[in-house]
Amino acid sequence: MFDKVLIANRGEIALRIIRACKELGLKTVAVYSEADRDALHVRFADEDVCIGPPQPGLSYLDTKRIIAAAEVTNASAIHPGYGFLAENADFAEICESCDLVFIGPTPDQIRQLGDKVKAKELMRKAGVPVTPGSDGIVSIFDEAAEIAKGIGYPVIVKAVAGGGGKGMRVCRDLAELERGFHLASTEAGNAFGNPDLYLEKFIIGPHHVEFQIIGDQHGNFFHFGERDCSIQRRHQKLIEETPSPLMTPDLRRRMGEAAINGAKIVGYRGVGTVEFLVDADLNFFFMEMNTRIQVEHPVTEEAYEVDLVKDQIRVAMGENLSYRQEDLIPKWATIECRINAEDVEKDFRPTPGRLDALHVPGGPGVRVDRAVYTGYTIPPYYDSMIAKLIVRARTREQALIKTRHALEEFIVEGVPTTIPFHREIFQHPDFIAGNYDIAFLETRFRNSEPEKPKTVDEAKTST
Ligand code: MV4
Repeated sequence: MFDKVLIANRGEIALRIIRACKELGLKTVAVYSEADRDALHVRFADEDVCIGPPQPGLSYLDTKRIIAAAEVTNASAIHPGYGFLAENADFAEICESCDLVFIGPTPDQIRQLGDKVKAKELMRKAGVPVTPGSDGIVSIFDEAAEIAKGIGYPVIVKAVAGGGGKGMRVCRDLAELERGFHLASTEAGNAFGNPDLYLEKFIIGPHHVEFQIIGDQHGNFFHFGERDCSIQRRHQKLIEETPSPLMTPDLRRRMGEAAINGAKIVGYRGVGTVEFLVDADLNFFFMEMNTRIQVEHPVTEEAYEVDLVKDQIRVAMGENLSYRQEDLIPKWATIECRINAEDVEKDFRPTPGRLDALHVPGGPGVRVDRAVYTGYTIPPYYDSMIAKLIVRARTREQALIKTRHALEEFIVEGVPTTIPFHREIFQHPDFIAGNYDIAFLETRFRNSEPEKPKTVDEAKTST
């Protein structure tokens, strides 16, 4: 099927993919920008090709240069990792037309699931619970007002093309809806070139719970349970864990079935993640589907003792998945901390620079995915995540203890990182109790004084 894989990415995920390829007996090609000459993915791949200057648009995001690198090295498949071109349907299509296997879903699947309104419509058809709201795009304010009256406030307007929270407004009454509708539309038009909006009931104080799924090219589908990603700040996840503190075996079975039904309706190929909001009464609502291997995939790998990247590649090779769903039960409580080169005290500003010293924790149940080393200089052009600490133990309580010790052992000198912030979170009584939701970091942690006086009702709707 294929014997040489070009990895169209950098950093820890490029290394992760190279390791999986080696275990499968596949040759590897690294591509790199001029800023990444000393990067480990270049060192560990069988071959490497410089594809341009540091700016992502002129290197890792430049389709033509990546296809050219695949052609000169005679690679037969491309793994996009996450970010960059991973969810670019046009890129997946170009790969196909150049006879390169795109390791991921079909272009059509990426396109359909990337359209928020289309994805929601597909899920509704598949019987997956979706948040009450508009049936598709709401083009004028009067229509939005009518729908909001029907479902009740608070509501949230969302950009069809949205992402990262842009083009989103929570509205608690008609007046806020009027302002929010126009603000969100303008913002979405400017940010995405598409001002289209849809409307939903605003779910108060939910958890972000996502399900890992996989589908092969023979009609087999499996899920590997959930990851709770509610510990986030400005839509950047900081901690992910499984099991979710709110999960029960019955809820996991029902949400897992829903996630699989959602994947089945498009005949999904490869690894994917179905995101849900889960409210305090354990109602769950489809949010969106990610059509890539995700940053936090190791949480699932450690808890379920699987290799998702190898499975993803095997599926692309046309192999049959031989799991039985009833065997896929979480064996470990697993927690991931994203370690970013950022100055927490300066609004999480990125802190590129030289790592003068680096000591990573170890021992049983401690995994660190990274591509940095002592003496490495973090370039300023890419994202600031430098390592992922993944810890597993038999219970959540033991995993919390082990993570605290691992964080104490984690030494980075030369640039400020998020390690001290993680140490603080792991001392917080509410986090320790599993008593958190998506608003935890922004409203209940540290400087959690409300900006202005709020009624009880208002305080509950803020995120
Ligand atoms: C919501 C919501 C509450 N109710 N939808 C934020 C990102 C985007 N993909 C969906 N988002 C949300 N949609 C309804 N109907 C709250 C959020 C939300 C959120 C979701 C997951 C993780 C963090 C979040 C932070 C703020 C808002």
